[in-house]
Amino acid sequence: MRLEHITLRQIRMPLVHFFETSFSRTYERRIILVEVESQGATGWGEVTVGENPFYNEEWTESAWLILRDFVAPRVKGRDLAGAADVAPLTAHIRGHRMARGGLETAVWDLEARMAGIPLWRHIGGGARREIPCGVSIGIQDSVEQLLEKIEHELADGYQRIKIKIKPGWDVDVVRRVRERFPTIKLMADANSAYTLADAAHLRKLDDFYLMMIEQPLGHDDIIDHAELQAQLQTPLCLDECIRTARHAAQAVKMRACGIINIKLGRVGGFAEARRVHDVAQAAGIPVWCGGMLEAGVGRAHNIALATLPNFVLPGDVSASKRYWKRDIIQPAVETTAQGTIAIPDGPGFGYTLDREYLRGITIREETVS
Ligand code: OSB
Ligand code: MG
Repeated sequence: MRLEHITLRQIRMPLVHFFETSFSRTYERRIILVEVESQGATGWGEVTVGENPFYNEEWTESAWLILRDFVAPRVKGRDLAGAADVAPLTAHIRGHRMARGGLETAVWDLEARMAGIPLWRHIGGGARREIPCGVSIGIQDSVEQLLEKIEHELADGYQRIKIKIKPGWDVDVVRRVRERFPTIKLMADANSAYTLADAAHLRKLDDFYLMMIEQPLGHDDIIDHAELQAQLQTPLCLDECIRTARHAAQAVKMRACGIINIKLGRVGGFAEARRVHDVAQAAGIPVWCGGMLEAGVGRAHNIALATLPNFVLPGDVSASKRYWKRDIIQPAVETTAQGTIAIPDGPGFGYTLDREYLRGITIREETVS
């Protein structure tokens, strides 16, 4: 396989509702899509960076430059034995895994389409016909609003609720959610808003039988998480700090977590995501698929990923309509009344791009030749 063209497109999509984490509030996404072409077939990837370098070091602008100047030139026109060749070709780039993953995931999709098989099969998934879904609910202007949102998502069938926490919006908020919804599967994600000095405060969360607390400490830390985990009943789930299978192995060894959130972009694509999955599985650590407010392409890739066997917990992959008035794929991603997404059976990621809509929201386009 040889990539004849690699096209980068930046699109703008307003969110249906703002999304607030401990590090920022987002109203509108600025997303880069990667299209790769070989022998008349095309594959698509989505770069999952945020609009600011606050979740990790990447953002839309850095990803554009890394892709244009370092990733695409390295891969374009080369003879590839397969999609598995892509990640090693860009492994000399330090960090910038979301930018690298945007192209890597596109090539997996392309290869699956060329073979006429679904992406989930191509990556070795297919352990389930439907994936279990939860929702991630951002910080709201009031607890009443949060309770209302939770009520709405539960009525839609979602299997677990994740709320975002930060200092000043944590123990009291979780207490009120628990009082109102005593039996739901509930968890909290801090996006690195605390330090070990907050251990006593975080221990109060043990009262609310949360499924897990996600990434309370440093975005680049494993050691302090291990120390905190030893002081908590509630399992920790690591997100930001697991960028490679090696990190996963180190977290396991140090007992830094009981659960791992796998995000395709954060680890640089399908090849590394599978390795993280395998390390966790061998250690008896369940994983689930995280999200980065993806448009349809990234959402569809997440669905394929979540069919690997160890994705046994409900993830953050949910219906398109929670984010977008109109998604860039057809049909939009929908959930069943049981809070699951049925796995599509078409070739590649299994949805069709809405190219007309895409043209209208594209603000920048460049083909690497
Ligand atoms: O930490 O999981 C996170 C969104 C942006 C950045 C980081 C995170 C999130 C989410 C949203 O929690 C998940 C989603 O619904 O896509
Ligand atoms: Mg997280």
